[in-house]
Amino acid sequence: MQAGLTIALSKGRIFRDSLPLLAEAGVVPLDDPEKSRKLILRTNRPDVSLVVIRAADVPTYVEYGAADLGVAGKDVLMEHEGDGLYEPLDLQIARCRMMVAGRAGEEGAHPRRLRVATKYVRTARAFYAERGVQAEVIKLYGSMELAPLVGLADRIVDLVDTGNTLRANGLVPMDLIAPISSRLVVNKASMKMKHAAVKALTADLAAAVARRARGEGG
Ligand code: PRT
Ligand code: MG
Repeated sequence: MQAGLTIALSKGRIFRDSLPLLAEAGVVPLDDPEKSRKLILRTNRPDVSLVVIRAADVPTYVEYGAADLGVAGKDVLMEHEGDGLYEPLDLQIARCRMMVAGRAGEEGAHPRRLRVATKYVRTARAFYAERGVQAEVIKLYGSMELAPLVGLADRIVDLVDTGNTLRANGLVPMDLIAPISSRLVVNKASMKMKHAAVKALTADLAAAVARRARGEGG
């Protein structure tokens, strides 16, 4: 870990939605990750750099101190094992809902052991265990919506935003597992060793989030 601060982000919606908040905190990347193939982006601040990685890898980079801070969806954090992260701030970006869904008309009680297809195995297991429902959780890496249509599963657990993806596949939302938004995460050692810098950036981001919640700026 170098002297400055490294922030881990994923491309796509998290990067897009983080940019205005980072800008309000005085951090502006010098390259656009959607156009550049660089994985390390310098910023206007010589002491702050960004690393652009897969969304699901952000907690790992931050836990191991390869990045001091990161922005990760609550969905990804709920799946991440281990306890090596602080989560000091809800950035209230990239919001959606973690939901159970299934085929329309199949909302009722289920005759046999429920089969649940999902990328979010840990979250799905915890949800059904908490309710005392026997569920066989089948790990998929994408296109979960297909599973109930081809008889692979009775339910899926996935993120829902507009609901268009579910609707397009004849599926309906059934249970809300958790509201999802992206969180600022911080490496535990960085929180101690780089306390002033981490604290200042966190406070600036918190102020930007609050301004936005009041409908000012952003
Ligand atoms: O895509 P990639 O494989 O690189 O990684 P990723 O899918 O983890 O990254 P990305 O950028 O797609 O998502 C990053 C984060 O955005 C997630 O971890 C969530 O915290 C958050 N987010 C917010 C979402 C959505 N909204 C969302 N709607 N992530 C995914 N979706 C998908 C959802 O999985 C489903 O396929 O969009 C579809 C549903 O959208 P609607 O509008 O049709 O309901
Ligand atoms: Mg995606």
